[in-house]
Amino acid sequence: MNEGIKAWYKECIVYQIYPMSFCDSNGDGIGDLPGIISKLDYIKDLGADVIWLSPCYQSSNKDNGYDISDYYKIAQQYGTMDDFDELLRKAHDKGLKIVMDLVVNHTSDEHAWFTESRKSRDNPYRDYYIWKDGKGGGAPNNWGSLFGGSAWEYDEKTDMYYLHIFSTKQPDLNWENEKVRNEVYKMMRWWLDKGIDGFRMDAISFISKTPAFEDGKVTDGLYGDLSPFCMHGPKIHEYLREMNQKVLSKYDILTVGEVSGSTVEDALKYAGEGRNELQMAFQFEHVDRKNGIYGKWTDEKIGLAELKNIFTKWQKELEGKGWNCLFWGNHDQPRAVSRFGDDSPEYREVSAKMLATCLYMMKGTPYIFQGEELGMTNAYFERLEDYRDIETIQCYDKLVNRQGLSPQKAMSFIKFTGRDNARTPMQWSGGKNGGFTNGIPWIKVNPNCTEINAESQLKNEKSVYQYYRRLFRLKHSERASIYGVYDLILPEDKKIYAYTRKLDGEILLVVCNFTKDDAAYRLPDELRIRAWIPLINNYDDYEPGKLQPYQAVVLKAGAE
Ligand code: TEU
Ligand code: CA
Repeated sequence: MNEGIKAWYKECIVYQIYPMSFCDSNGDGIGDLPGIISKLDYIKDLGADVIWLSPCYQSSNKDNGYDISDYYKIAQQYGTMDDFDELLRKAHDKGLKIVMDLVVNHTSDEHAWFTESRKSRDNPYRDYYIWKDGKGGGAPNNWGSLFGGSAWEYDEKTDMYYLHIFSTKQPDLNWENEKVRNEVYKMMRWWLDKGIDGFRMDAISFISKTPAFEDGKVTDGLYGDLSPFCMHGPKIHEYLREMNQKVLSKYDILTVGEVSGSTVEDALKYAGEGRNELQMAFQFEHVDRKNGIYGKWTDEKIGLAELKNIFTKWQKELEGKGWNCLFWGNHDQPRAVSRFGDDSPEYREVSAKMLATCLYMMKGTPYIFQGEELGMTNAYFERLEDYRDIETIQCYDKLVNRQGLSPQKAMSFIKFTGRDNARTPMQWSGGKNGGFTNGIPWIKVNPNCTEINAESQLKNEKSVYQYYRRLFRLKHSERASIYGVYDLILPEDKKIYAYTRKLDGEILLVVCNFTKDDAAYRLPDELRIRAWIPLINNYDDYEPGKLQPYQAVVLKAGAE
């Protein structure tokens, strides 16, 4: 056998739930744990094996739960610890695992450690966070927060500044402090002993900071870039190995790190086979595309050539050395079909199916974000008042008031890249509020819920949802789609993304048309001698050598 090192985390499909926007059971307009429990069968029927639950811990809720004020409590808006225990038990009964978000680069400023820490310079919790004296009447250095503004917040009480890579409500923990690390490990064990099945580690590439705290290069015309000093910092791997040795290695779990800004080399350090750190690392090259001084903000689609280069590089360079995470979206990203496909009424369904086929047949663990399986689209809200995301609101201000961008262009960037595109409520039905809530939803439901919703798609064999089901069944049943070696074919083709997956003499061929034109292709000679049997197709018909708009087909080689 040619499968390399086998593991359950390589064979599973992960479904991400963003609790605020998933399902509201009590009419307060906010999704909750009982709501999730009521939808477990839906997730199971789709063919997912693992749920990644975005944070549901007690939180100051300025960054929707990524600002945790108590790691041992469930946020009141989501329910109780009993609800959580019930969720875990019922998920396990159905054969679903639950992976929790681990947010330990920072806490909320309302966490007890921080309220203590800010009391005095000699408080026992002072060193749990990163405090510095100001310089020349201002912040300790020129770093900008990823959410806009300075990365330092002045605290009058002790006349010092604390570091926050994200919002002012999210002070960074000081990982140099062994007490902090031990508190984190203790908390992780507590959740694992409860029976959860792993962690998705938030912003984990930021936990180790270069100690000099020098100014960064100004790249947005306003602030210094902190990434070279805070991303993949000097002790990051020391910490992760310690965490692995003290906690992770003791459990049979899934571990995946959010390592934004990572190259293949970086990712192999975090998650290479035998590194004893993490199992998988999310890379962001296909989604984090910088637009000069505007950073992540853009309204331009990525080209097919670039996509091919990025995915092929990751597929080839991790081969036998590490394991890929396959994702088009998450709670920080716009909707897959709007960003990479074509969300016009004519092509939305077919391009959504094509995208899923193209990516999830690659080597790696598929991570799909709630609603993606319905082909949900971006929000396209016209007014800033309709957006809720702290990053979006703060960055609009920065783009327009400090960087001089026109309000129209800023809105165009937000409609294309803003995080709230992912966060509009799950569209369960075409009824009131898309069936998400009986009350007033915390963020508007996309009005296209009348067309795009789970209820109608469950009944329709040709829906995006039903296609995802079939695709996941295929992924589970074809070993070559899990462990087969990836090779790009037709590399120069301007319309088609095509590749093979080979395992022990079996060959799968995936051909996807990324355009709304017909596309013809000719297979390389060594593949032409085979008979090809279609396994899945997003159209009713398939003609060898020809693809209809956004057509995707997976074929299996028959006899030579
Ligand atoms: O995101 C961390 C991160 O690296 C961000 O730069 C992310 O890429 C950005 O939000 C994109 O616009 C994580 C979480 O996924 C995010 O939801 C949180 O807001 C953030 O950490 C702080 O906890
Ligand atoms: Ca609720």
